[in-house]
Amino acid sequence: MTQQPLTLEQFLVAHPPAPPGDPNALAALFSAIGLIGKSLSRDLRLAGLLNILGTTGETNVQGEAVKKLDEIANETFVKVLQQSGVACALASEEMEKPVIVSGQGRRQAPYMVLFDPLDGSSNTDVNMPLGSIFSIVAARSANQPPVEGDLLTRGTGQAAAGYLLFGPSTMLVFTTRAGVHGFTLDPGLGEYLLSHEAIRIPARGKVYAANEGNYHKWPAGTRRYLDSLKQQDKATGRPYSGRYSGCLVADVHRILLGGGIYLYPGEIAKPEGKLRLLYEANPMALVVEEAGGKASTGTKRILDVEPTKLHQRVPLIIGSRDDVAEAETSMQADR
Ligand code: AFP
Repeated sequence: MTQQPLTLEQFLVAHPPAPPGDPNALAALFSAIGLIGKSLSRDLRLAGLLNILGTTGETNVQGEAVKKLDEIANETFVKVLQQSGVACALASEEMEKPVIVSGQGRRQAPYMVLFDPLDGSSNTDVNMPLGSIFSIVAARSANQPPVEGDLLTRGTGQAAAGYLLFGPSTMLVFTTRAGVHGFTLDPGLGEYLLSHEAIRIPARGKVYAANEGNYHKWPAGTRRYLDSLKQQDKATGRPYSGRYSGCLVADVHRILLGGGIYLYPGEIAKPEGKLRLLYEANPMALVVEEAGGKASTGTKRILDVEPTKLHQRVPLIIGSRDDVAEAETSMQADR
């Protein structure tokens, strides 16, 4: 008789995170994230019918127009995580300041969660892929409430990280630093079932994802690298195919499974790039590195970048090990 795939909860019981992670708290946190995914999956599937498309008329801390779905996603993350009992601080792309969740009595909840509640907002009104990204960091103290500075943790200090992908199916992909595993939501069961165990990214791919509308804003080394991907070169499988969706989660998920490279590089006028370190680049970098890939600013390992501000931006070059190394060589020739 064929085995029924493991549910998310069964998997977490069978694969408890290594110390110092708190297995029960982390399992509760992933269950909460799974609930957020079910709720957002339902909202997104009906968005065109519920008058929740379009913008709210507000702008967020990034100075971007807030989509109604951005707000719904952020509220869902905050409410579910506040009620989880295992998160003591929440930081979001959509909130200037973190939410400090008061402890039960004197004890503080063991984890802090940083998230981009809805990644790929330009896709909301046109039924294209969307995602949510989360980074999980252990609280600094069991007795003292966290402060904003506690959230400025280097990527190597993450306890876990992952993303929800809202595509033809809804997936939850994460790592607790013991490999990368993907679960597919079965809406009929209301369960996430293990569909991609121990994901490994190929050392090299044949796909690149970049917004080439920014080509003339890039430094010469970046342009040289992108040009090289389009040359004929059988030895390195060139030319690569361009695949860019406007959603980091969707593009990196494709690359995680099939290999290749995603680039949101620094520009001459904006060397820091667009993507945020703490709740986009760091979590995606932990997932990709845990799967055998590489994530760089172009000159430095993403996970080694020392955070100084909650919403700081960073260039992101991420994907197959050999592809990212080649991009770094070309970009560093610029220095
Ligand atoms: P939004 O969530 O503001 O649409 O940004 C999405 C994103 O952070 C990432 O998911 C995309 O890869 C990238 O930005 C798209 O940015 P461009 O629209 O400038 O190409």
